[in-house]
Amino acid sequence: MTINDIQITRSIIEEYYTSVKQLLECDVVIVGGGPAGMTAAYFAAKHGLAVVVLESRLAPGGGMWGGGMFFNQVIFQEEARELLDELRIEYKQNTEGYLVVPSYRAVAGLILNVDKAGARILNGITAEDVMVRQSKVCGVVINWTAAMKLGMHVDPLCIGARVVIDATGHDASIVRIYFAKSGNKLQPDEGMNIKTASMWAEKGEKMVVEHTRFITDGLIAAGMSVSSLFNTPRMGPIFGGMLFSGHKAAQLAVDYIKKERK
Ligand code: 48H
Repeated sequence: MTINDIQITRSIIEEYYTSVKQLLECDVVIVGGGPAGMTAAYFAAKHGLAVVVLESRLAPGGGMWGGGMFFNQVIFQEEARELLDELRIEYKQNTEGYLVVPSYRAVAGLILNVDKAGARILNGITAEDVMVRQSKVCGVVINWTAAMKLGMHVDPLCIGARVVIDATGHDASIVRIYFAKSGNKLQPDEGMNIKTASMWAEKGEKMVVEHTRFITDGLIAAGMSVSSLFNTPRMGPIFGGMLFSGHKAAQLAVDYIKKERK
């Protein structure tokens, strides 16, 4: 068989646009392909929802690649064992209650599972704004990360969704932009400094899951963005809380969409 360069180009363009076109009005858009966003994508897609993950970098994985201070191992607490088993991510028990996984294996496992569950990952794309109709967040405004980094004047496009999940990590950039443009605020006693409290893994891991919730109609915060929004303690390189937060976000989205469809 001869290889035709134009056919390679045609195949790539056809496949990309066919799959993206189907997802322009999807169920869940997840902004950020870190551990929280990828876990949310896996569970939402497993429930049969049409899911898109937008990742501004080339590779999903977020802060998990770096392990702890570049020592590329990550820790999961005992409670995450079942979840790791479901994702078929192999771990070692280092000390009782501390499961250790090479960071690249944890990232690879998440990517593989998200793909198999049927979610679509769009990399190199940054969500720079939200769409709001009748006070409900109903999609995101997107552009190529490269175009944004180069400061090129290129107008963005949109993806509509029933639910948007902000899994952008420490920046909480989607919730931040929603609040900046809507003038709405979290409850005054809930803080809004977009800053985590000092490191305390035991507390931080629990609180990040407890505070994972709808921020406004159509918009959920998951993962480290929750810690920043609610000023809960950071937890360093233990990742069970990110996975549990992503799982809870997916469940909230599934329930919300079920109710909406009734
Ligand atoms: C598209 C975007 C955009 C955007 C950002 O930082 P992450 O790994 O986030 P989480 O919440 O899944 O996990 C947090 C964890 O990695 C961490 O930092 C921990 C546990 N820290 C503890 C501590 O003590 O500091 O991933 C977020 C992802 C990244 O890949 C970004 O590139 C991406 O989101 N992203 N993608 N559009 N606007 N903003």
